[in-house]
Amino acid sequence: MKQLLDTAQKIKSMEIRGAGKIARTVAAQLHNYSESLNTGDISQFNDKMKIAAELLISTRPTAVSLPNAVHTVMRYVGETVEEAKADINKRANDFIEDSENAVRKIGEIGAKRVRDGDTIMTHCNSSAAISIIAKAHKDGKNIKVLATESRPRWQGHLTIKQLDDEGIKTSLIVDSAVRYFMKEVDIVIMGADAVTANGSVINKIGTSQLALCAHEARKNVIIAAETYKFSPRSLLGDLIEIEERSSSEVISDEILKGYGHVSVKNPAFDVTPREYIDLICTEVGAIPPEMSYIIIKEHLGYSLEDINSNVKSKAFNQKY
Ligand code: RUB
Repeated sequence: MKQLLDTAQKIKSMEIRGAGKIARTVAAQLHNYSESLNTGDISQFNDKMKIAAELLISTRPTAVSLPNAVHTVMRYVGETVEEAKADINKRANDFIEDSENAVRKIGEIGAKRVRDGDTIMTHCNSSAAISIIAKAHKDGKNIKVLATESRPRWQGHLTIKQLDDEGIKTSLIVDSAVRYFMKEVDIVIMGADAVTANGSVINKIGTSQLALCAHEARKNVIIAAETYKFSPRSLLGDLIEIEERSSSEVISDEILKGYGHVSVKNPAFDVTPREYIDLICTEVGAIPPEMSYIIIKEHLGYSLEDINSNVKSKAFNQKY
């Protein structure tokens, strides 16, 4: 239980962050937790697993990869605790392996859209977006990257470190310089925390501003997103909750206390409408955002009935 609580806390505090990494972490954690349960009583085991699943899902509300990963593992079957543990082990490992392969495949597919000599702009820190950039570089393309700082949590610093390790020429820019630099940009590549049925993309705050600037300047925007970031519940009309984080990420509590009329708003994500997105690069292909519905229905295999009948308790009975 301690390890489970630690992991939940690390996701909340963003020590573990990024939609893909969060998904892989919760899958591994559910497996570890199941192994730590001593009971031989299957219904007691199931109850404990459900509590663990709910705890992990409650850590951050926006990344759809998190509930999708939890539901994948929680579809385990088993008449006995041993059978259930074995199935959880398999599901968690398969999910992690699929996820890592998906990020690699996205790199291979997306890199074909990057041309020799391109300047790429990216935002925040997305392993899927970096997979594309790194593959284009490995393929011998002479590319440059403009990476935003991504305040208030500075994920851009992680990005420049990763790109530097790959030997990619990178400039760090402040978030407000996005439009200033857009004329130098050939292509924008960013990640996603969620993709809805209508092709909207939810990603780090500032993504929609950047996409709008790119649209104005007629520059292509590619979103790198594994299919487990697509939201089945958006088919029901559910909106993705935008996480609002603490004011202390933006200004110290002490300074804020000194003001009588000031509050801080700190949404962690925003929504980019599909009109500003040229392509969503998934592991099953590069698709126009309008095809998101098909990914949810045909690739992930959801019907409205499945989603309706699985609102909370029972895990989704399809792929994710
Ligand atoms: C991270 C973020 C990333 C997506 C995709 O936000 O917005 O762009 O999660 O990342 P936070 P990846 O830092 O708040 O978690 O491609 O690695 O899944």
